[in-house]
Amino acid sequence: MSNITFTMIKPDAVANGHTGKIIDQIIQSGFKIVAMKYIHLSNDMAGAFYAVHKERSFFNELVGFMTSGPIVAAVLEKDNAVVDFRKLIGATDPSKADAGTIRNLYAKSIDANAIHGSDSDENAAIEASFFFSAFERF
Ligand code: FUP
Repeated sequence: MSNITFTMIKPDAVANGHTGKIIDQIIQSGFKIVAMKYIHLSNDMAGAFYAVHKERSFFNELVGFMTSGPIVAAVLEKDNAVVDFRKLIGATDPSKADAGTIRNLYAKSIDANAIHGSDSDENAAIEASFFFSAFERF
């Protein structure tokens, strides 16, 4: 599965009208969209997706933010997808994200940081199958 990653364009970026520009940047950077869904997450879905963070101090705020408006979830294909996509989105804290990265361009804060990218091949498979049944067999 090292050639796929999972992403979400988060509620801040969707609400601010950045969806199209972000998708274009992803495609121009060599990623192929293999699945895509526009969805407003429920509390239960967001809590389940971020279950690994449930003991963290920011968990409730994270779930509140991720349910504050619609998101765009997608599975992306490219050689070395996980690592290359993390480079494209930049650091979790946008003030530390390199110039030209998606978070540098579109994110305002560490909690409203515009976009998600899987941090490992294992999590890419888990996250893709959370949103897309076509990936459940992988
Ligand atoms: P990332 O893998 O870059 O998305 O970052 P993490 O897995 O560390 O964090 C997951 C999400 O939790 C981030 F996208 C935003 C949120 N978060 C906060 O709200 N506050 C923090 O201090 C750290 C992360």
